[in-house]
Amino acid sequence: MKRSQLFLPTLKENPSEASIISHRLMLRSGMIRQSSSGIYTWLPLGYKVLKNIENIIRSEQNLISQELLMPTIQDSEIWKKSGRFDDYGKEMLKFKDRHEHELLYGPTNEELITDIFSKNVVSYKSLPMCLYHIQWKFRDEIRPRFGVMRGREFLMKDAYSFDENKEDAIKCYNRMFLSYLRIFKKMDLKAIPVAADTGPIGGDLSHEFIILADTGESDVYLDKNILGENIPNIKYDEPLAISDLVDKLTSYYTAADDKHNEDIYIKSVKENDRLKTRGIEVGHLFYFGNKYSKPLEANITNNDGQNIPVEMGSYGIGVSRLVGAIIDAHNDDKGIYWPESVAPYMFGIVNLRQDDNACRVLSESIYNNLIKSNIEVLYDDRNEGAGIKLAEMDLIGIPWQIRIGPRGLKNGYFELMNRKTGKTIEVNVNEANNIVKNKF
Ligand code: P5A
Repeated sequence: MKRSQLFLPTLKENPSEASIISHRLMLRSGMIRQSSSGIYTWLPLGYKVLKNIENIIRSEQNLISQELLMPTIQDSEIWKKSGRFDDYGKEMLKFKDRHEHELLYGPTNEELITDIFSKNVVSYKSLPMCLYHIQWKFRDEIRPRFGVMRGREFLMKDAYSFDENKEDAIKCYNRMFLSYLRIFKKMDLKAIPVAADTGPIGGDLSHEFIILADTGESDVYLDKNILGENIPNIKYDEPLAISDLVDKLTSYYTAADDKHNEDIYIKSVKENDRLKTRGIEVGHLFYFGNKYSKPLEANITNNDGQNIPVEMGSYGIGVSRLVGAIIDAHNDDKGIYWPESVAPYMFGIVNLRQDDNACRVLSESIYNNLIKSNIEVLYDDRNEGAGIKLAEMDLIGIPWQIRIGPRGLKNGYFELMNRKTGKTIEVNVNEANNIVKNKF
């Protein structure tokens, strides 16, 4: 993409409505614009990042689950059956169609997926089954804030599992646990599993995945040693190895404020190992057995020929919230530095002198070559000063900057800079068409 053609309305000044760094940077780098309280338009740059995050999630979830797509609008009937139509409270947006039929904008999908399952699956032979989708949700949050971190409309990945018995359901829960560790790692995030309350979703087993950040909304209390744990190379069809990993990680003391017990914390964690900080919840696992399958009559015939309600769990990731969380963990005084896995473009070409013929020829040649190799590249081809172009490239956080100026070219080189470290190397112009090899 050429910068001259990209719709990228960046801002020089810090917008006054944004109190945290990720919100400020998303507005300044032209990723989002608010359309109403807690509701945002995703501009091209932000939308690319959102899509990249979705695709990382897909690449891992497809190994243990199948993607489908449920609608945003749901019928109130199924929510009346589960009892949540009234219980969910003011966070749920309800409305009527022209026939006075009650509908709602889905805040989550337990009821709908259970209804689909009940009408299409009858036997344990179809199990285990796990289904997910990536779809917009609406929760009329009392205090939407921090941009996409706590929106009213937000994008969620939500998966739902169906099993014959509790033992299998816990195996699925554990597979999700491992999948979540891998998903967040691919985004260069350290996500800590934390014992959690179940709130309006329900059930008796639940973990949140929390990114440590000063701007986080919840207090977290940890045994620091969990930060040093690595994710072993286990396959999804090794339930015992996965269970060992989950048992090991959940044996560390970790708790958000609602589950925290100071006495147990002090007794079980040495003073030097205690870390009290703040965090952003990016994912949440729930096991709730037959809480929805019973009222919605999602029964299966089990191996013994009995008709029983299916065992279920649900597993969420805050996809749009992750954009903010990643920025929170990857920024400096110049702006964002994207992890390569989610970056909107891998390379940014800064032509420092657009009116210089040699600079233009080399810039275009590198640009065309990267496009031919299917590598995402943004070429700043505008007639702007070098300072403006460099500052913007720093702000929007493209991982690799190619800087082409007349002085270097005279000596036969241009520069390649790593945005995160600032480290810069000189690349011989003869290697211009092989730039990827020069990433260091
Ligand atoms: C799990 C999947 C659920 O809704 N039902 C389906 C279960 N869980 S949850 O914890 O309530 O939400 C899952 C994740 O969604 C993100 N999230 C939000 N992101 C932005 N703005 C919001 N207002 C918001 N509310 C929830 C969180 O990342 C959460 O972990």
